Amino acid sequence: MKATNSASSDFGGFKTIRTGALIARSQICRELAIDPRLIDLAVAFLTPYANTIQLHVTQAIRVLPGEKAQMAHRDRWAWSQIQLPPELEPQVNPVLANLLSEIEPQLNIMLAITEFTDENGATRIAPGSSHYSDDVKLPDDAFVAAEMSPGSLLVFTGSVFHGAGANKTQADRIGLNIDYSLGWLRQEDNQYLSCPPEIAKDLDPKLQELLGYTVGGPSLGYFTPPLPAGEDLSSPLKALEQTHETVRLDADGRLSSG
Ligand SMILES: O=C(O)CCC(=O)C(=O)O
Repeated sequence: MKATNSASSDFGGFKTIRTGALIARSQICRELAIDPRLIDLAVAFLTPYANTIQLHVTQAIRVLPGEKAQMAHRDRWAWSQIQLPPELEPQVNPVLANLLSEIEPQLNIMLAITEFTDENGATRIAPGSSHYSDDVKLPDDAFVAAEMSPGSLLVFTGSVFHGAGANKTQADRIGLNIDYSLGWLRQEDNQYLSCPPEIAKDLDPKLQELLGYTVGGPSLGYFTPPLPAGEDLSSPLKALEQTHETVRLDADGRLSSG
């Protein structure tokens, strides 16, 4: 995390450090992301709406002293907000927003690495908010701080209004965020780029599947190697077999040769 720059946006914060690509970078995150207790929960919650689930994002979030509270939001907005230049207010595709209100596209895990307290920026959650309309303005007292000891987990859905709290202490608040989403949706962190075949080829098959290196249905997620001819409709696993170069990361998550 020390090697990561601070975020610099209203949403991401100006005193918040976000370190992603944790399947590529962190052995512990690899183990957690396929812990049967988390996977079983994600499968039970998400598979009414999809035949497969996937990793949506893995990110360590370090909220530094002096950071203000993050705007309240729903993570499912990732799929309905329209990408615009940062100086413009986000706009929403109403058809998508309505569609997303009918399903649950995402399940989030926040693991407390440090203590999570009201004072140091514990995630603020609005209980019962998953059925509110997208444009509701919630008062401060609709939120509770998810106070936790290190090692505890907060589980919440992509429909729940939430946000990181303000850090009024002198110490960092660190959480590890592992989110799963429906297999037919686009991932927040592009897992094929954040964990490319050179790294993914040595991972547990369950992780390869969650990253997206398997087909997700009879005609979902195959690939077509441009060369040689005749290998159309290949399983992504073939791309992992074809990768001969070994990539290793050192203890700080930096590329090391050999
Ligand atoms: O760090 C947290 O407590 C929540 C962060 C969050 O909700 C986000 O960045 O979308």
